[in-house]
Amino acid sequence: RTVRNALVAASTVAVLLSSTAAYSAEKVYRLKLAETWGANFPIFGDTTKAMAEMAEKMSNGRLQIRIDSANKHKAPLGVFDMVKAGQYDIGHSASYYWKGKVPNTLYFSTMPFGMVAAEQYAWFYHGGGMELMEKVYGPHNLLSFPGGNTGVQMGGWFQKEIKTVDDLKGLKIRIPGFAGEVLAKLGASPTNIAPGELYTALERRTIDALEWVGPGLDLRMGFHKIAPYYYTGWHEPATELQFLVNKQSWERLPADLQEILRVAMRLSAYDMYILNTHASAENWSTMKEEYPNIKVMNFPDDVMAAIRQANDELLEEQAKNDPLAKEILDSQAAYLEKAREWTLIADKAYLDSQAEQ
Ligand code: PYR
Repeated sequence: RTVRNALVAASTVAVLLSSTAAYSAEKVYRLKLAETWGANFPIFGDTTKAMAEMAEKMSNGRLQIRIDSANKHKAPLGVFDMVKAGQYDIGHSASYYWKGKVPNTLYFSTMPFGMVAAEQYAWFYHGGGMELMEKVYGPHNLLSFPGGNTGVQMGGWFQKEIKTVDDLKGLKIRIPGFAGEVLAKLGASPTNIAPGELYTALERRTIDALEWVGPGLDLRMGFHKIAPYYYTGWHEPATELQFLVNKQSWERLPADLQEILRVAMRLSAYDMYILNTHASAENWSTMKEEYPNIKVMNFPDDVMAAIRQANDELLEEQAKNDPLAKEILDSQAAYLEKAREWTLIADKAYLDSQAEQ
């Protein structure tokens, strides 16, 4: 009898222990994500969905991320503020959209004449980029992570051909980031407009030109119907989107869920680069076959020379005005110099040798 009582007691303890363990193992953490993109937005929206699904599966359901598109939260360019304030735990957007609030956020998307995607990822993860990004975002109660790369972007859709530098004067163009500053120096009027309003802005002539991404995303937006000139890019060689995370939301997560979230963000970001490459290749060929009226153009050499000069002058000014800007720009320039040598001897030499065959 005593033995049986002891066994019953032991099994009761075992049941209690295992149910406590199961209870804590199954505690569900619910996070809310606000994205700049509209509902079911391809490629960018696919990235947040993939991230949330991965996080949920890897955590066996303990991490649940609800995604609100811009249709729901109505503030496509308000993601920084909403995540900073804790209204949302996570955001998906682009760092250069915040240049009006915190100028040094500008440098973590892409820079005109800057690194290409492989170089920039190497800089982020192995060349000090993540640490510099933390210096900029930390004081704002935010963590920032790479959120998906588009690769080299097209220079945009123009209603009129750009023949000389003078054609840039007074040009109303939607273009975010440092490229906007560069064009402003040459007399253009750059503005940033969220993707959901781009078509209407161009159609109603609120703007004369716009750049969005590249054929993978641009074609379904229909810009070719209202602006026939499609220029090649100089301004965004490796646009990296961004996952923003509110610091308290991050700190509330147990260490394993933080790691799961980190991995889900990193992998979904890399997947976006692949997905956008695929979509651009597909749509480039569709474009050539089905829309022969699109005029693919390069900006004339003297226009490019003026843009380059304005860019370099502005970079110098930025570095002079702010020590942290200088630190970031010096880090990027040094990394680019080193990494580009390798890109030229590897990728470029390879591509050139193929072209010659
Ligand atoms: C843009 O806003 O232009 C991007 O490429 C994300």
